[in-house]
Amino acid sequence: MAAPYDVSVVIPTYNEAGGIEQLISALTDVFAGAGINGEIVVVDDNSPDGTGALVDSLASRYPVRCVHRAGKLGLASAVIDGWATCDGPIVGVMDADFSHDPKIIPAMIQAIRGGECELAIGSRYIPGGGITNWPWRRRVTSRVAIMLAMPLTSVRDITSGYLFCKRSVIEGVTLDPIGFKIGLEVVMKGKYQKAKEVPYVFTDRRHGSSKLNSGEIVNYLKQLGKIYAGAGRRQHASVIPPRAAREQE
Ligand SMILES: Nc1nc2c(ncn2[C@@H]2O[C@H](COP(=O)(O)OP(=O)(O)OP(=O)(O)O)[C@@H](O)[C@H]2O)c(=O)[nH]1
Ligand SMILES: [Mg+2]
Repeated sequence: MAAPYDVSVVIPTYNEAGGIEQLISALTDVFAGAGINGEIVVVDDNSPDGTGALVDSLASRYPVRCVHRAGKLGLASAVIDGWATCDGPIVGVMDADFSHDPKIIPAMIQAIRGGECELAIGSRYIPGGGITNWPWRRRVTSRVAIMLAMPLTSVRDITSGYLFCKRSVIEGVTLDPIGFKIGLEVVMKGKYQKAKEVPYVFTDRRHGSSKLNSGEIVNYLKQLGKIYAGAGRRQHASVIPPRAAREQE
């Protein structure tokens, strides 16, 4: 049986061998520094570059385990499959490529543990957050994606793939395994009263290559279409403004 962890962070991987050990090491340090009894769950889709085997070999040194899937089945479904293997009270997700700064994890966990929210979202689009090293095309695409979802929720970084939540937020909820935007699914369908955005600066990937392609943009539009057709369930969700925004009020 898996050790009882308080926090499980799922990392979907496809060809991330170049940087995954560095990230696992950094996460282990962040957990230890904040007194978090955390585990790292890598969900690998039989990466040709051997990411899965590499992660297996790290399990004796770090609190990490690898869920192996037969082939490339998609980011969101990897996260959902990973969460299904987690028993602890708090679960999360982040990318493998160091775009998501691990240093904000203690703030996200503290916001949940302290009762400020049940869902904490790493956010590029609130004061203190931002994006570095992105070509203008990525910036524009991201902005347009955010704008398309604006009527649905007051969460500003709705396409964030970086979040932690109480397991109860997603337990028993049917999350659509479509495409890349697992955060949109959780924000729109999760069982929570309060969400909080925690700012961070997104940096472009350090190793390997992007898996985002035009097919994922189509998937996002399909996902949004389904959510709009489902009548915008989160219209009245109570969302705590981020601390920086509250202080400006
Ligand atoms: N298991 C699994 N992981 C995936 C799949 N597609 C992407 N990922 C992982 O999901 C995370 C996000 O993918 P990225 O390629 O970084 O996508 P992105 O951040 O939108 O694109 P870049 O900014 O160019 O890196 C990474 O950890 C990928 O390895 C997939 O089909 N299966
Ligand atoms: Mg990335």
